[in-house]
Amino acid sequence: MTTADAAVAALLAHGLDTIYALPGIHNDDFFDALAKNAGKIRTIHTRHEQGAAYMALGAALATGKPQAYCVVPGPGMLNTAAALLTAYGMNAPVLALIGQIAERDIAHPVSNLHEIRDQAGIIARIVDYAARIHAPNDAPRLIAQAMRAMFTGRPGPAAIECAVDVWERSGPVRVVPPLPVRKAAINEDALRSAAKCLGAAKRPLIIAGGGAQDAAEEVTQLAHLLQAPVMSYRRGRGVIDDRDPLSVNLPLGRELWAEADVVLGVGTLMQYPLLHWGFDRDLAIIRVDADPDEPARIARPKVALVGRALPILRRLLEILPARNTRRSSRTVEMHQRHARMQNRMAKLEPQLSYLAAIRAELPEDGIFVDEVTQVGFAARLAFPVYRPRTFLSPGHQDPLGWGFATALGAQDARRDVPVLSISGDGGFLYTATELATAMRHRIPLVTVVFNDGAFGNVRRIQKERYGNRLIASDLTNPDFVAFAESFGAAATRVKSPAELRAALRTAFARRDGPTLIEVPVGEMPSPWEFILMGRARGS
Ligand SMILES: Cc1ncc(C[n+]2csc(CCOP(=O)(O)OP(=O)(O)O)c2C)c(N)n1
Ligand SMILES: [Mg+2]
Repeated sequence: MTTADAAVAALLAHGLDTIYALPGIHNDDFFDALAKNAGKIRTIHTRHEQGAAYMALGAALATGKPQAYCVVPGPGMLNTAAALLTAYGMNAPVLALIGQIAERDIAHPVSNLHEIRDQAGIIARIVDYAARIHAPNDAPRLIAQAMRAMFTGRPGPAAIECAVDVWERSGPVRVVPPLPVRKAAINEDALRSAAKCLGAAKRPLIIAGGGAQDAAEEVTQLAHLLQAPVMSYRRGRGVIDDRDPLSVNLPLGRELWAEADVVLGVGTLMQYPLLHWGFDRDLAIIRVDADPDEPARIARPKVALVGRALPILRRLLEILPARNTRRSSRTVEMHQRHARMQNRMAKLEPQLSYLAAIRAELPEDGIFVDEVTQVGFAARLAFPVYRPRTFLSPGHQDPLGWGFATALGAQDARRDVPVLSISGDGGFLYTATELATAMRHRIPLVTVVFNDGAFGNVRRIQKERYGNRLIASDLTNPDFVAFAESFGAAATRVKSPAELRAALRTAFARRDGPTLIEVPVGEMPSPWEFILMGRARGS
């Protein structure tokens, strides 16, 4: 077998049916192996490597399954760096297959095509698992190890390099089946301490992060048992159904954090609470995290449970009822808190009305892909999410321009549900040329571009904090409708939430290609008082 054939066989052995990719001479043998296996693995080629990597990320986030992309070395690899970094920040199982110059030249640069100094070293700064294939028989072994690494401890991306002359090399190859992921044993002592502490808690609060997405039912059951509100902000949205009165947003979470005696963080960095809201001795913190180093990073918790949320919460649900005090329903109290918060946030218009229009048309299992834009900031606080993995938000990297291509990947991997991408005029143009990819591969993504003619967020800060000295924040845009139509996409312009609703209905009914909806908007009120809120307890 050639290395290239062995690598494709290894991807297939791990259940991959798609690869997002952009070809080039360094990987021609690998692409030929993909061509020979076209019936088993789809190759979705993009117009920029950034698009390929973000698509793999979107597919991984929407499915929870590993996804892969393949690009040429040097500029190709660097073009994917923002997406790979984002995948790392989001703990997403994305495998990067990256070409290399001829093996003998790697250590002795001679200005080869796409040469870059220490590519392996650069990649190793971005991901936790990186390796290079040196011979055909390495391919199945290294790909299997990478796949295991992507789900071991804190999940995340992995990268494998292969030199141009190694792809074509032939040799005996031993097939490696998927390697079992080591499961952390549950620390039963810690579990009992957690159950005792939670069972006795008077004002418990749960915080759900991205690591809780696969334990939605368990988090919800725990919340009901404890009558504990569940705060989720971005990566944890959808873990608890927002129609449940116990589901709370970030500002309500802060209010409850200030009052809490016990907080259970599930698969979350607890970044806002620990870094901004403060903590003290009266607050017992319990953490459930797949990464053993995470729980004590900012504040040492009273109890740390290391491992996947699902088995840990299932065990907790077994032993908690015997230790739980009698609790009365908090439904009435929570409704009052929600009503007060809704009143406070009502000034976020037109953001909230546009979000309501989207929610009214996006089916319950439809996927909403967030962006670094005004309507996105409001969505993180106020867009009702009903199911896990249906609200994709990029976590702490918050890379402008991730949304459209990530949403394309989500829609490509989940053809069975509608996917909706929102962008500002700034963010959309980062990867807007992937409209060609959407046309080519008939991806029925619906994209709403809120066009304020500006990097609005930056512009508002310049107005408010820098005496209206505007710089580099006003934008000259194309006619977005004509632009999308020039690719062959369906496109329309709407001027109100009601018009958006009607346009969305038409767009979701169209399943054979992409739709763009432009919404011209003006300046929007700042959401920051509901996000950057400052200290709530402690000194
Ligand atoms: C990769 C990257 N570059 C720059 C930024 C800084 N940034 C945050 S918001 C923003 C402007 C966004 O403009 P637009 O997409 O039009 O959204 P709007 O705020 O106008 O709604 C910028 C430049 C970022 N978050 N990520
Ligand atoms: Mg804008």
